[in-house]
Amino acid sequence: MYKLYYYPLNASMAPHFVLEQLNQEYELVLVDRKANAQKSKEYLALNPNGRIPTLIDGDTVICESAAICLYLGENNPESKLVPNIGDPDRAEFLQWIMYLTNSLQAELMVYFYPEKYITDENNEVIIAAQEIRISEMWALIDKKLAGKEFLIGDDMTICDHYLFMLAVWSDELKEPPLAFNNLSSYLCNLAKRDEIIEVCRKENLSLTDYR
Ligand SMILES: N[C@@H](CCC(=O)N[C@@H](CS)C(=O)NCC(=O)O)C(=O)O
Repeated sequence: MYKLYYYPLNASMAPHFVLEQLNQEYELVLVDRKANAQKSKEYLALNPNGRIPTLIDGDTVICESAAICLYLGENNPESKLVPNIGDPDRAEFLQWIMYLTNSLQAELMVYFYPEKYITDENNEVIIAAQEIRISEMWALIDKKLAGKEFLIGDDMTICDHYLFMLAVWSDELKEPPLAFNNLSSYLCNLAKRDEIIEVCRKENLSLTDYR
């Protein structure tokens, strides 16, 4: 049985959506961030970065949220959550999952934890700069979503789960994803899905804004 080390609304949320969608039994193990449990000796033995999430599958231990989503999708091909090699949508899929984790997620990290990136005490400057950068990225995604139900092709992929997680993180921005027309209808549609509803229930996130 899959075992996901998680903390509500953290980078474990996307793998949690994927696990829920797979409709298989899985175990959730809370890594208590409030007690800094991600830096405990036991957890560091699994994830030397001391970051959440980690997935265990038998003898396999895998870290990095996007890698876990890919792993789950590829190991459950019937879910069609990852386009197969040779699928015409595969290149675009790879491009976007990398963009979401490498670019948008990375910029959000600087926004949320500016103190980790600069020694200066004036964090407001970096937060303001990140607001602009991140808004530009959401504008780009909004454009891509014009007339589309899913980010890639006509089917749900892990990119949509990932995007939903990053949208939840971005809801405190001055121009949040729900302020963009295409993104708003896309996210509100995703918010009707069973796995999104169930994970948000478990992670105590209200979906009221997405109705
Ligand atoms: N690139 C990693 C980032 C994971 C990450 O930064 N997780 C945060 C929670 S969202 C964390 O564990 N922070 C605790 C810490 O840095 O001590 C991934 O996508 O899995």
